Amino acid sequence: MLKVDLQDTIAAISTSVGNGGIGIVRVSGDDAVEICASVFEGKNKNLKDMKSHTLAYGNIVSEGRVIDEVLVSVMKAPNTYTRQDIVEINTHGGYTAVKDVLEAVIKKGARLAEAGEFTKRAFLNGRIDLSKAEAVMDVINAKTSEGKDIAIKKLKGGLYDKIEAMRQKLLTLTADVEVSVDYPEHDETELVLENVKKGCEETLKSCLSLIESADIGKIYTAGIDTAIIGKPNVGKSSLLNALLKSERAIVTDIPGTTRDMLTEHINIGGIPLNIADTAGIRDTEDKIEKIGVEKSIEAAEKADLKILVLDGSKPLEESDRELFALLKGASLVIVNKADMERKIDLKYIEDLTGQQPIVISAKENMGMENMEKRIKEMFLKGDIKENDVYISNERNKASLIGAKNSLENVLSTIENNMPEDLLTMDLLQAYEYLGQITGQSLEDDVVDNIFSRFCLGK
Ligand SMILES: Nc1nc2c(ncn2[C@@H]2O[C@H](COP(=O)(O)OP(=O)(O)OP(=O)(O)O)[C@@H](O)[C@H]2O)c(=O)[nH]1
Ligand SMILES: [Mg+2]
Repeated sequence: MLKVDLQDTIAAISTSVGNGGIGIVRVSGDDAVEICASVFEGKNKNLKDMKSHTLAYGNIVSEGRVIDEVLVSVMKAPNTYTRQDIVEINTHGGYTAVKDVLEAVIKKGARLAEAGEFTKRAFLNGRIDLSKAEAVMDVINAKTSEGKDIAIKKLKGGLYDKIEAMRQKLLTLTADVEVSVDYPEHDETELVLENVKKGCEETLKSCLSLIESADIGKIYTAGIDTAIIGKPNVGKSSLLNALLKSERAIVTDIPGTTRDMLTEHINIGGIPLNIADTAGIRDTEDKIEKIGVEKSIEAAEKADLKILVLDGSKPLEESDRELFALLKGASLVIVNKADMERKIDLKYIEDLTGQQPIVISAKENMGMENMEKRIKEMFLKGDIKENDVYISNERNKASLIGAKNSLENVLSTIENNMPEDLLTMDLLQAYEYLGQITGQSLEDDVVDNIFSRFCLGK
């Protein structure tokens, strides 16, 4: 069990702070009702007498001053998000009302919650496992509905069920091996080994398919880091604007317009692209532009997808050709300004880059669908399947690779007729690795680290 205090009562603003219509201050813990009751004045209701999962209307009052007019919901343990008593105070939106209400409950003894602490309590109190807790974060961060659908499936237990079934199987196999080691006179060793081999092969197959799902899972959840690169004035910012369908980046006919990098999110067929418009790459003496150019090259090198833009209304220049070297990994070559007379040789570009360039006009919004189609073909090997579970984070992937290696060890031990007690060790190792995904076998600091990446109030 983790060394954390689950007894104290925590509070935080659970909505994003801004000019919304309502804001919510969430309070969780043994004293949640007591604390909130001490700052609440309702017409004919005392929070302490309220039935669970009901609402009360009234004011939050602190030091004799009415802070806000509110709706309060009281939810008693154990049927709550954290499995503790929870009170949620619906305030007016905006920064001041929520902040003042939060201050009022803190003055009465609640502690400011850390990032992810509500969800951490849900985990520590056994309401959700770690894969579901992480799915909560994925739902919050989802940038497209497809990404959210994957997360929701995980939140409902898709991954948990799969991993638990695998772990149970490994446990049974371990027990079988132990029996055959302890009672060799049973003389069923051959049979047991055959069974262990079969079980391991099946589990290994499940591991491999989950590891494979990580690529798609990551694409839908974290998105594809994309950089639009090219020399100045070819229409990179115009392309970003066309994709966003808004005049986000400044476009002028002056080469060197974009100096700083600008990142936006777009949705291409459900895939989130984290797309960066960069400064045109050229030799320059201008100090600011030079930094921009360095950033562009760095972004291009780091990006999962590189989109190189060329100006089709001019012959290809040496400065364009130099950029072909940046096209390692997934990349697209775009020939822009198709509304003007073409002066560029498409065949020549294809020979140099090994891919057919996509001809578009960012200004006239022509050819964009070809580009989107190509991106989908590049990253999606088929649609996401209704019943499949996708893992979406590196931590889970690493655990699965650990389990896979241990299972391969088991199989080679059997293959090479090595001592059977080696089998138990590797079987249990695989069992442990899988337990890291659901949180059954994890060090405290790893758990802390996972939850610290959550947002406040969740
Ligand atoms: N005719 C035509 N002009 C375009 C097209 N796309 C961009 N332009 C023009 O080309 C010029 C440069 O466009 P930008 O989008 O600012 O180019 P950039 O690559 O971002 O340039 P830098 O930020 O300087 O590197 C502007 O005058 C645009 O209007 C196009 O498809 N057709
Ligand atoms: Mg630009």
